[in-house]
Amino acid sequence: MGIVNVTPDSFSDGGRFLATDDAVAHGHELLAQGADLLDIGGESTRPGATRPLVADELARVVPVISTLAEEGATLSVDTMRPEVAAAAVKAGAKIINDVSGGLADPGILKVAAEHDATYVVMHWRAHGAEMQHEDHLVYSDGVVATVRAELEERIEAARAAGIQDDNIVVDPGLGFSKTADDNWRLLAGVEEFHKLGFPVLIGASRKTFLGHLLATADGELRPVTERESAHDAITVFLAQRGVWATRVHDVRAASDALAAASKLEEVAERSEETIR
Ligand code: PMM
Repeated sequence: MGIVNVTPDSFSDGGRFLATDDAVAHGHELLAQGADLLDIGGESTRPGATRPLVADELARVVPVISTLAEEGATLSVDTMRPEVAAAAVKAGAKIINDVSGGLADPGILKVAAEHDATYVVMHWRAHGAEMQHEDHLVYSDGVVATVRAELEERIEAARAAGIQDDNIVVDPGLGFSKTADDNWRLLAGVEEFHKLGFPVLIGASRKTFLGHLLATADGELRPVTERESAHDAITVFLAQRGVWATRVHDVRAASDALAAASKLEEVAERSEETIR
């Protein structure tokens, strides 16, 4: 899943694709690099972000979605707002990627149900301004079990609103009310999310925990655009564990890593046959 952030303030690419033409061109580039689908977002969810007006969010995403959908691209809309989700689906988006899992505004669940859209239920506790507050970082049963249990509650809410099981995708929400250590545990525990019985989506691309992993000896974080190789190792790890999608900024790097990993698997399988 290639990321097209049509925002002035996203942490790794804010302002680069704010004009419709630039966002569409970026979408074309990601598709050419091997993205199977594109996630179009008009609100930055980074820690500390302030929310845009609904009208601004609509004006950012709808023209980009209608242009790319007309060309045949598979699209998701990254929004927490029912109004934006409804307009995006009408413009041709097939997936509603709600980072709040229906907690920011439960009305979005009805929109997904009414339009028979795929609905991504992400684990979330609070908006950007408060999400890293210490109260939101408590996971009393351990982060993997607690996130899984809280996702189960949101899946029930989605079902209650009329969303069909085969339209649900789950995401543990790396970086959303999580410490760096929490993110690593969630990745290592991805099997637990598969046990929920739905396709799993993971977004690790360029996130701060990678900046910490690759920090200099005196603690200076690795810049956002130089975290890609570490992320590609995660992409391969997740692909080998059967995730449905990873949400990535640098599609070419991720596709290359996956091409090498699957070539190796293919050759290893063939040589096993030859040996036998
Ligand atoms: N992360 C961001 C935005 N949307 N959606 C899903 N489903 N999962 C994520 O992890 C996720 C998301 C924030 O990252 P960005 O600023 O790099 O887009």
